Amino acid sequence: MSGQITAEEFTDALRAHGVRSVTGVPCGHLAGPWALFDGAGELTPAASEGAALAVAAGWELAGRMSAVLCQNSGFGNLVNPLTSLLLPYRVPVLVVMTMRGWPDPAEDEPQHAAMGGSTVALLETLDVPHTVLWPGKLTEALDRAAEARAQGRPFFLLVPRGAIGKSAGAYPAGAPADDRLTRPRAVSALMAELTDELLVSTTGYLSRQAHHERDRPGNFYMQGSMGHASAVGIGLATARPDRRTVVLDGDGAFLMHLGTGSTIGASGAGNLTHVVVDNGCYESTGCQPTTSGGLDWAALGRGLGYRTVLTCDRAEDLTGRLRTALTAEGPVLLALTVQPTPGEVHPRATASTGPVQIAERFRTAATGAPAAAGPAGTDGSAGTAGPAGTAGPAQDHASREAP
Ligand SMILES: Cc1ncc(C[n+]2csc(CCOP(=O)(O)OP(=O)(O)O)c2C)c(N)n1
Repeated sequence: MSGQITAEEFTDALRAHGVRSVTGVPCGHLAGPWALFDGAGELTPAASEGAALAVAAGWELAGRMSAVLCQNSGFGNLVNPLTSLLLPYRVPVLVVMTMRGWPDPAEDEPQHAAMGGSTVALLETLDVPHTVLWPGKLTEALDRAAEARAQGRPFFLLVPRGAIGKSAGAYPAGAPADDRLTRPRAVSALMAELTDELLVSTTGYLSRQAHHERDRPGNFYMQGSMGHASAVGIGLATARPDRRTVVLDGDGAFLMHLGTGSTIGASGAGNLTHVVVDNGCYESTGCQPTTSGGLDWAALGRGLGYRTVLTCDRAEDLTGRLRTALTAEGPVLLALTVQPTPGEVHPRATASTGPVQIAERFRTAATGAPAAAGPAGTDGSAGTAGPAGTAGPAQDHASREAP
């Protein structure tokens, strides 16, 4: 994008504006400023965009000027604290929000279309001041943010794709060691073990990996709805108690809606297996650290009420743990500690199969009698597509772009 601001210019401008602390949930398009604020010790990662807005409100209430970094897919998560905390209590947080699915939804992935087309209108409906970060207009935009602040109002700075530069090598990942688990190793082993289980996979690289390893009608790839794969899993597992449901989750997604873990524990769903691939970061948006570093998965799983709790961090133990996880009495939590491998990125499922088609063929798989399918490669499912014309696949113009 011409007129791009460097990540350094942007972070310095926010500091000059008075911002002292930053929180949020990462977006690949804000990877540069995120890394710079993080490196300077000014950033607190939040579990969700709503929590980020509330953290920032706390800072503001304690006299510290703050900003939230996020993408507009998280707008839905922050509307509640925006309308019931920031607006009525007049807490003037600055929100820097990237605009996915905008200005042309067809230029982005399908899960961004509805929000991309309505973000500006929603802000207008809520009477929340905002402006787009047009090239060369940062100073003007921050002046408008200052005006809103003087009135005790929050302000949204809307960032188009490519408006802010990246920061080179922000979170470097070392080469994967032979004995360590990685996302590709973990997902490939899981997919090889599946027979007639229903699988729901989380947004980002994990769904891409599952699709790459073994596409099958019984896979429901979620793009977007971050953190809700496990809730979909409860619905599936309780509606089809005769089938095993497997949820493939990331640590960032799991933590975003951690409360669902308690719902799973309370559900007692004996046929639910929840596999969390913990790489310690939001790998899909640039490997920004999550807060899973100090997490005790075994204690967490037991505390939430999962009946069987398993962990694994060594490649040699993987197949055994997966087999136990797929057959043990549920709810089962299997936490896999893996090394990030951001260099291995595959196309999104919707590059070849549209979302309606993914849902239709999954519904057929989920509502039919359990298929007497064999393990990987014997069910003829690779590359399966629904009936021609039911839903066109999205273009893969952004297949390597971070979510
Ligand atoms: C509500 C929401 N916020 C932010 C994003 C952007 N986003 C897409 S994937 C992703 C990272 C997911 O992290 P994790 O679950 O740990 O999986 P990993 O990428 O590490 O495989 C983020 C932040 C999103 N899609 N939705």
